[in-house]
Amino acid sequence: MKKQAFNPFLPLGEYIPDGEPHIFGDRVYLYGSHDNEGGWTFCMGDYTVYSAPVNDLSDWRREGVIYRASQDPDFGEPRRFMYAPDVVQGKDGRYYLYYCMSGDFGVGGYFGPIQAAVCDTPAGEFQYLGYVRWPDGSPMKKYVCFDPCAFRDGDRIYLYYGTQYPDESNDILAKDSEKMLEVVERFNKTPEEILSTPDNVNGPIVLELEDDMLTVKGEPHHIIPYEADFGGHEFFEASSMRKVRDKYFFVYSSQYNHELCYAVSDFPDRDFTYGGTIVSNGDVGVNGVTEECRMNMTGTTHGSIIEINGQWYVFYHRLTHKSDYSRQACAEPIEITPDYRIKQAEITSCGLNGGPLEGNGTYPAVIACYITNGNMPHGANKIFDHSFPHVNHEECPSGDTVRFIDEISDGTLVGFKYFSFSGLSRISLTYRGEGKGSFIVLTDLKGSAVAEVALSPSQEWNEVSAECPIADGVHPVYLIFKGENTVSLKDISFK
Ligand code: FUB
Repeated sequence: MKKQAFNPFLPLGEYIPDGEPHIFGDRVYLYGSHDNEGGWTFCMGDYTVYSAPVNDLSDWRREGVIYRASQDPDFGEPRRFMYAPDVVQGKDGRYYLYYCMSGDFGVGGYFGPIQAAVCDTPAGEFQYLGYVRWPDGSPMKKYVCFDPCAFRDGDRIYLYYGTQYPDESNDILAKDSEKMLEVVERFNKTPEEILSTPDNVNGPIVLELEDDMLTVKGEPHHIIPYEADFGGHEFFEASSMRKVRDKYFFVYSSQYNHELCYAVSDFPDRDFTYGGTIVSNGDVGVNGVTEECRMNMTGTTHGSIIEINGQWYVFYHRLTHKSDYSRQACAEPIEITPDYRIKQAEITSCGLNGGPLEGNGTYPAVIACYITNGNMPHGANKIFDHSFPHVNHEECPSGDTVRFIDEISDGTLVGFKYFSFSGLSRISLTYRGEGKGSFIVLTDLKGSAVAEVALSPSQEWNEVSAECPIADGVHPVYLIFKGENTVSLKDISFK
């Protein structure tokens, strides 16, 4: 089988959320946070970068660790984790990395300042440069210095950052002392600092940098007024800026938390109007999927859009391990219409592949784009302990790591979009567990089964198969488990 690109598109043991894709030279580089497989909190790893040739998005290469948390002069208790970074090429041709530090479970992540590191190459060894500062050299901590993104527009360099909690307008805080205490603690600001920020400490902020890439030019300010109504899709975090032809696209994670949205303007620093949702990691908003019937466990998401070889994509992350702390990079093609609209992308298993996956051969089950028992939770900044289907891993005595979909119970749906079939006759599934029953195979959730694969309890990984006369053409494949107890699914094969 020729090399193909799946979602998640990096090696299955790699967890790079908050991805900012950038093209430097003839490669696309993914800069992101670094979660641990089965980690207990966000961003436990050092920044590790992957890149791929722009003309082969199945060929991701590990560039290695580009920057370690221990290189930050403030590294230590409590802030020892580096959150969502971004990289921009300065006018001097060097590459500048911006990030903020945080502690366990996000504690301290809003304290600022924004930190910077620099390197002569896009994925070399970055060296600490300094913090973003006022002209007098003191650290810039205006608003909430969280989730910085860097954007070069001709000769001007901008940083965007911020967070937004609902119902924390200055009016509310002035009257509600308990809420004020909460905010004081969360943002590490005094009540005076909070109330004297006339346009509110919350919200997406822009600042411009001097040529030294550290000193703030002018005053940071909101790019979207605090009171702006985006119909529930207001900004929460994950600022990212891109230019699409002559317009500026601000990409961000909304109050729903599981979706990336966009807002458009003629200017990089003001007048943004709401555009819509680009992608949701629960596919909420696609083909009638609602918050109640989300197609995966959801949690944070963070990413951006980029044009590679004439095709636009959205990069985002999905959740695994019943957790918001082991997130994996995914991407989907999108279209930007002549009038600057983006139709919401559906989440798939074949995002960067340039088309459906081949309908023969063996695929890891964890490339499923839908994993749902019909009642999947949203869990930002947490790990769930009740049972529901999810991507999991296990280290084997041999030293290998096996990855699988765990806790599949009666009614669980595992979905893959899309495969291109030609002359398919059998489907095989590799599973283990106490489960007894069968997987019903469908290509249309409203249609009838095209196959049924029976299984009985097995402690070891066991392959079972059935005839599966799927018509030639491009189809999704849905597996629905009907039976008792739970099973884990490792592989799906077509012959
Ligand atoms: O990765 C840690 C945090 O989770 C990021 O800063 C947020 O954008 C969210 O993705």
